Amino acid sequence: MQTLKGQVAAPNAKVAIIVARFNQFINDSLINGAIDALTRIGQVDEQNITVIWVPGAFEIPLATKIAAQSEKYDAIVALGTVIRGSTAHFDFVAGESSSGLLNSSLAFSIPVGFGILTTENIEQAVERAGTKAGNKGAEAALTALEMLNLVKMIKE
Ligand code: INI
Repeated sequence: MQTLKGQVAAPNAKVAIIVARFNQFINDSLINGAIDALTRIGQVDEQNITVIWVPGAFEIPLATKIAAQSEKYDAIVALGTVIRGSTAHFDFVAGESSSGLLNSSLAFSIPVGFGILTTENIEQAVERAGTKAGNKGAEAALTALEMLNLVKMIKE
């Protein structure tokens, strides 16, 4: 039997972080978590991290697609925060963002860490941005690196 498990360290990886300005006060914590995890745990050189800002979570998939298409990056980390309001807007923004990211990941065979919070309220978002429920930006970053290494192993 052969078992493949991806390591997290990826010292030579080039990583794009695509992040929304909407709800920026929460996204700033997600970015901090992602960069800390990439550099401290993943051993990624800070010079090899590119941060790309977009207006809102709805715009993350297009920037992700272009970044993937450019072949300049080995992995992408998508960060944003979608908080439910009183209309159906939440469902469209959250749903389209996640399916758009998956499409690019599959179309370009590139790991995309999904760090877009989809919460009922601001408190839940704060909890997931570096307080009592961890930091989803850091988790998404480490997942992208693990998948990057795993994909290489599967191909070898
Ligand atoms: N964008 C977000 O990133 N989070 C939200 O919670 C949000 N809400 O609630 O509206 C949001 N809307 C903006 C959207 O992502 C687009 O930028 C906008 O619709 C223009 O295309």
